Amino acid sequence: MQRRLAIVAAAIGALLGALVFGAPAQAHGAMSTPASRSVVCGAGTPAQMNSAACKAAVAAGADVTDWDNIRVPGVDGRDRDVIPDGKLCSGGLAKFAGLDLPRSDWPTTKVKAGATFTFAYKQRIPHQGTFRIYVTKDGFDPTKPLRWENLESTPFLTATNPGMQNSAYIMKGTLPKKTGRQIIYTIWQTTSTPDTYYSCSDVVFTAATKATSGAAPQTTAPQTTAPQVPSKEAQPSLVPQAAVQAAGKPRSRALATFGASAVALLIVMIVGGVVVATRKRPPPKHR
Ligand SMILES: [Cu+2]
Repeated sequence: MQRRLAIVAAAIGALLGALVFGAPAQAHGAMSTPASRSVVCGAGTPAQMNSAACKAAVAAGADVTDWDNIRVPGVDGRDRDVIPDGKLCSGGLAKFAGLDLPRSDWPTTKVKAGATFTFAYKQRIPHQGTFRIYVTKDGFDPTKPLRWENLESTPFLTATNPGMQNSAYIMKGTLPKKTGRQIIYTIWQTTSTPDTYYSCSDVVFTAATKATSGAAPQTTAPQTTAPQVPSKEAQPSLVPQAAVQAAGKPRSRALATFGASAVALLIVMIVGGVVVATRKRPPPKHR
């Protein structure tokens, strides 16, 4: 019985290892609150992902499964020279061209003009760097391609190496006083890699109310506050439960305890080994 349990535990450990080591070194981050287009279409709710805008984006070419991979090497602050007008949301990358579609039905997040707001930038691979967050100018027309001249010339929020919670960089700031549908445009210029990342978040500004300014953001029909982003950390928690269930079967209680202990120890060793090995690896390479 113990041998079978041990085999099962070893198999689970091997599977875990394959998940951790076998995952391609890809992808790195995107604005998740307010959700950016790639997050909405690639890791949002079914309603968002099936929205007409997302369907059109994917049809026009937008690899939204790679939602955190809109990055361009070597830009080094020259965003306006390197990223062409009309291609701001894709970073000029053909792979994400569908995200540039000028449409007035992209799923939006409701935000309050002038209120404090907590931005979250979900990441799968952390980097050092600076965020610059812009908003479109008054009179922005979402049915026209987004050009650099449509953005306010200076960011309303900048943050260098902000703290992280739940796998997201957290940045607090004050929202600009805008009305109606706008785009919040986020540039993440990393310093630990050559890459700069680009995100377009569609938002609707509502008038601030005295009582609730600073409250958590409200999202439109499709919920965008907590995109279900695939997370590697969530997976190991499955193991102990499986082990506990498997260990409940031996006849004698002593045997069961022994078996469970052995399995638990084995899993701790395997998972611990994987974690240590992963931590010691050099940072993933960026092509
Ligand atoms: Cu990266």
